[in-house]
Amino acid sequence: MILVINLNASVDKRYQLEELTKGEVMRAASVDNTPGGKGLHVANVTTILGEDTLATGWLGGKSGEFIAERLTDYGINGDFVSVAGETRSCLAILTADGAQTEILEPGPLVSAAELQAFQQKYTELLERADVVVASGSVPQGIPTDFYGMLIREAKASGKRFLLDTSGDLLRDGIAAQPYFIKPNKDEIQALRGRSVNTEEEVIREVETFLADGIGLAVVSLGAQGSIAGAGGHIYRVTVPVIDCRNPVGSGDAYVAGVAVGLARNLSIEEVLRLGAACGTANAMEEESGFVRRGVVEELLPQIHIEMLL
Ligand code: TA6
Repeated sequence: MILVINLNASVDKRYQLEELTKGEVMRAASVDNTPGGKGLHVANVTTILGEDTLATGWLGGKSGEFIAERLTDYGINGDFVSVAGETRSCLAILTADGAQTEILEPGPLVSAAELQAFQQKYTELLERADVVVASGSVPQGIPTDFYGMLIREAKASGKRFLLDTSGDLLRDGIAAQPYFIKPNKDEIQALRGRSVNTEEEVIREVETFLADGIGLAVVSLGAQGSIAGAGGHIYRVTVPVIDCRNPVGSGDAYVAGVAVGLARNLSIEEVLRLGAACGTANAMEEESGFVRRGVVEELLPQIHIEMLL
């Protein structure tokens, strides 16, 4: 079972507008409400791939009820802890010029009792998990080393933990040595305080993550693929050119493919292949955090894994 932690779930509201002008009254041509948060995107893709999945975190208010209902519609198993606060909404505003502007709410304030209730839930669910994924930001009131605590508990139980977050949460999470991380160049620059531009610089950063005790480190290069490191080796993962409809959620889909590959005990190369195929398949869809299983399977042989070192 893949346990997917989404501590700061969201009702994702996608608006289509002709244009977006500050200070003006704008009318949306359409609005689409979906369960969101990076972790729920991961859980949607692992479920589509047919892997036993359970999503957890906090949900509260009418937004939390909406998400719980939609997860049932999507066939995603969930076991969440209730919070008194309202689960957030995140806006994605798409304009005719192809730009996407996002406004992400901070999420509810979680009390000490609600935090403890999740820790108890996590300990209970961890026993049934083969692989643990935690993605995205955290609501208000959560310490920056909270992922680090979850990672240490998972490792003490012999479970591999995949962490996809940013900022202080990533810094404090890395200190607990999760099995997998997938920072992008901006997140690395913020973490390390140095620029990351050339492939050589990306490889250097991957090597430093391996030296930090990370088992599998991946740096996404978007349409250019990704650079990965594991077991003392460095890999270049390249993907085919596709008709990109919406890249949002592709990183989450990549993480989902890696989680499924690990749960199936595939080789590192095949884990990376499945991750890249899922990330690419997501970009071919309008919906974020969604893939078509058949498209993933068609893409697998088109993903190239090259061992560089
Ligand atoms: O923007 C894409 C997305 O995956 C949306 O689901 C939105 O909820 C946001 O990311 C959440 O990001 P965060 O880092 O706050 O968890």
